Amino acid sequence: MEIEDRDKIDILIKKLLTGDKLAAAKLISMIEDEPEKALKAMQIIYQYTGKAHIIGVTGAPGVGKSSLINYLIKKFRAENLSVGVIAVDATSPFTGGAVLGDRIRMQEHSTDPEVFIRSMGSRGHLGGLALSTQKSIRVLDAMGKDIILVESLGVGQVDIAISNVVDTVSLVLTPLMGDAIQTIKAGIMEIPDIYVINKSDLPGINIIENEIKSMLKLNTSEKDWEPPVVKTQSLTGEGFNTLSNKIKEHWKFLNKNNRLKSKRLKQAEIEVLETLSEQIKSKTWKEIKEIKDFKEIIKKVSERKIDPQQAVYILTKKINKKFSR
Ligand SMILES: Nc1nc2c(ncn2[C@@H]2O[C@H](COP(=O)(O)OP(=O)(O)OP(=O)(O)O)[C@@H](O)[C@H]2O)c(=O)[nH]1
Ligand SMILES: [Mg+2]
Repeated sequence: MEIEDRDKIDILIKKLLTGDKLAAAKLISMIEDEPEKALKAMQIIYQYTGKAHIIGVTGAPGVGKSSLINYLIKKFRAENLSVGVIAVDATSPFTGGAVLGDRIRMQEHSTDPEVFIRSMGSRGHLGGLALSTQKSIRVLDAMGKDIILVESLGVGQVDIAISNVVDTVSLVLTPLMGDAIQTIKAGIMEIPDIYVINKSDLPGINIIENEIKSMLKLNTSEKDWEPPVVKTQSLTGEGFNTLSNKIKEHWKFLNKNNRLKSKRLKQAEIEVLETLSEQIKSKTWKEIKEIKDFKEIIKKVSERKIDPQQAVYILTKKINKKFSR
């Protein structure tokens, strides 16, 4: 890396540590557009992270995540807590134009120096979080934000599971979504720490509430945190006292008996293992593709002359030979 670049990064980070919004915005853009360069910045930033309470606000498109976050910002600001928001915007086929919507919904906070909001592209990911999201959360953490809210679609686990990045997972549902419960039961969706039934002004609220509660009763696994079910209306603000209290309760819970410590230990292990296996995978794919006859072997598979398992067998032999040389 050029000395000039390194100097620039150092200056940016110094500014970031004082809570400078522009520095944060520049670093996140670097993570998105120049990931190699950002690695150096992340190396320095990491030691300043780990203080914020990171809260995931996940749920299907349109359930009201952004509106909800808007209210939560108000709640936390009223307590003089500084807030960062990363909205993994749905460049999704379902809700094109969500970025604009988010901006309008959260706009009222944009002039508050203690609030930083950033929308990030999900780059084709339908759920889970991209690694760039995790890095951006760290930028806000180092910036000194007390609370970091992460909006995401939260279905499936593409790069990293939400629970591996945030401390508190809140899942937003609406009265219209009975089948969401099915996805939780089927294990497609992670078990959240807090259930939020938003749009509780709509009919059907009791049905979904009972469904969640009976599902929670079925879960007999030993857990000392019972996920609460909170009803909200993000247009009127109803239910937000309860919601922010439950979020704080969960934070207190984590900070007792070394729970947060062991959670972060597990998160660190998964992050290192996943990053490492990703690297090994891309390195070995490259090596394998360079093997003489690779294309020929694949062609034979596609022509049904050998089956994929046979191809793997042949390639393994060739790799071993290559590496033993
Ligand atoms: N009736 C009702 N409508 C709501 C409520 N909260 C949000 N909405 C509406 O639901 C729509 C979607 O709200 P958003 O906050 O953009 O939802 P989102 O989950 O962030 O959506 P995406 O980011 O596109 O996935 C908007 O038209 C909101 O006005 C609520 O409590 N009651
Ligand atoms: Mg949104």
